[in-house]
Amino acid sequence: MPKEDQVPVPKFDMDSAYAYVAAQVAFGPRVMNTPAHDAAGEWLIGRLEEFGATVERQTFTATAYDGTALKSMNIIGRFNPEMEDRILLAAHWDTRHVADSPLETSPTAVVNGADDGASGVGVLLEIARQLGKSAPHIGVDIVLFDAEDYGDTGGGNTNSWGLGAQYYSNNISGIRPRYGVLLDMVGARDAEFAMEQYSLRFAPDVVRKVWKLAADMGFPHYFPKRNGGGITDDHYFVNTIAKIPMIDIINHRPENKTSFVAHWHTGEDNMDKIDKRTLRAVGQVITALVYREGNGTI
Ligand code: AHN
Ligand code: ZN
Repeated sequence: MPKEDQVPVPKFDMDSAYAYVAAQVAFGPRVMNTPAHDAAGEWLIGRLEEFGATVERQTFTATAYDGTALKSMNIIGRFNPEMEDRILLAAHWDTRHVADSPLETSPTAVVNGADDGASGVGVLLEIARQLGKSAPHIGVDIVLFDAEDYGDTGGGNTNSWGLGAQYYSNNISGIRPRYGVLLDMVGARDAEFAMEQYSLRFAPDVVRKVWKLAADMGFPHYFPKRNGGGITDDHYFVNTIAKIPMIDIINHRPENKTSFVAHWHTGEDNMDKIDKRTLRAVGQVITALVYREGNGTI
């Protein structure tokens, strides 16, 4: 494409992203089957509509590992909805129902999900705001998955996680995105996004592209080029069920016994764990990815 037709990569505003994280946390824990969850969902739909997305509510009832019926809604915001060439950007908007980390000592702790959930969604809302101001030459599906975090920690039962992603993957509506990027726990200070195993197995070219872009943009310490563990996250189901190559950008900490950050699934997952610079690193890299795919310069 001639240079003058290319759309410049907009500046990702970390203060705006941070405010979108805080706004979600202010609803209280977004636990399945609670009023706070449903109110947050309506707020998210309102933001995507405000930014010009065509929004689909994908509602369904999922059955949890313990038999609970979970009233669920994936929120799909489409930009350039008619374009055939599309990229999927996703995060989960529900929060965990129980603070069952082995590191949590308080029996009354609740998970506020500032990092685990809201950070990825906050980054995507800021990207959505930019998409609304300046349309890239590519379609973008922003998918906010529900019912990710009601899984069974008791080992083995991996299909109990990512129920929203499983539903989405079994019910792809409209044009299939070319590839996907999942953001999970992208808000903590000094986060490290090692190259996650399922991402490398199912979407190696996307991993290479994103990690190179991050290094070129000056964020090599957030995106170290080393292999991380395999994590049963939403992207696993998009890869295996929908067969859409999808990577997971996730703050995996193999040195910790939970294999995640210390505040994971504890009462400490609050706004004070969120560092705007981490949101900016992830947000600016993914914004560049989208606009440069559209311009054909990556
Ligand atoms: C497992 O622990 C099997 N999956 C973690 C996925 C997750 C939970 N991401 C955020 N919260
Ligand atoms: Zn979680």
